[in-house]
Amino acid sequence: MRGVLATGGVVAALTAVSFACGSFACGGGRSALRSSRSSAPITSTAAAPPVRDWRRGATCYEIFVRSFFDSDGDGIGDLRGLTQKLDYINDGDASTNRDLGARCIWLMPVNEASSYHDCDATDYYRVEQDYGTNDDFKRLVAEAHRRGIAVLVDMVLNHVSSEHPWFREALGGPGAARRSWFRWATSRPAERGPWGQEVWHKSPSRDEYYYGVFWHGMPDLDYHTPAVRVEAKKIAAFWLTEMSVDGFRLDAVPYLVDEPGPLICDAIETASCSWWRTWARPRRRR
Ligand SMILES: [Ca+2]
Ligand SMILES: [Ca+2]
Ligand SMILES: [Ca+2]
Repeated sequence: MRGVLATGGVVAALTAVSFACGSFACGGGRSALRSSRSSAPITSTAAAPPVRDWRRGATCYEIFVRSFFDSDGDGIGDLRGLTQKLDYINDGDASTNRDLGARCIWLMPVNEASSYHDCDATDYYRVEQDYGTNDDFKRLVAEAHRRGIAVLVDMVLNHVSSEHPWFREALGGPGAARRSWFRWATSRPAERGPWGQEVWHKSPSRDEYYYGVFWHGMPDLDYHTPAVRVEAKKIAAFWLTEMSVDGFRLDAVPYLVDEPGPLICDAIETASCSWWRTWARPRRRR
């Protein structure tokens, strides 16, 4: 389980956006909560606090859906399983203490992706099929809100999967669709990554290289391209309005806009930090 997201975030009209500079929860930190306890109905009239109050010091419980609770016996945790066990996290009744009392859940990435940790999206607008459907997700949010639990989702915007249709299109070469959504070089640049790693990877289809700060399976989107910025805002709007989430845990914050120089937001106004503020501004409450 990882921390409390309610401090240091950017407060927004419909949501709060948590900046997680430098952390990379993707692929690590599995929540392993399992309960054999059946979900009990809410019987008391003690009201749950409003969902939006999570920003004022609520404890968030991080959940890796894949390992949380399997509702259909296929060996993979899923959204229906999580929905069944919400009372274990918070039953919505302030007079009981049989639950953890968390007023916020933070779900590691739940969008369709290539790998088990789902940090490498192949479709930002569809829930990971292993976990269920978009309708299953909407039911989860509705049931969480009924108990006063806010729902945050991990948002991984720095990169996509090398299997994402956007990248597969761009591999076609100059003139290909979405070519400018990624960074290319005809010979391997000498540039190394923030921890000295190789960041320019050989294209599987042409004699050229593409940039990916984490590994070759996760090509970085190029946030110097206006269409990429538009798409990132569209993704956020989808999860806030269509899927009714209350906020995001933002992944790989310092690495978003690829420019030389410092990465840390509070040392200097980096290009990444400027972009995140722009991204969050339409959703600020005040
Ligand atoms: Ca399952
Ligand atoms: Ca309770
Ligand atoms: Ca980047």
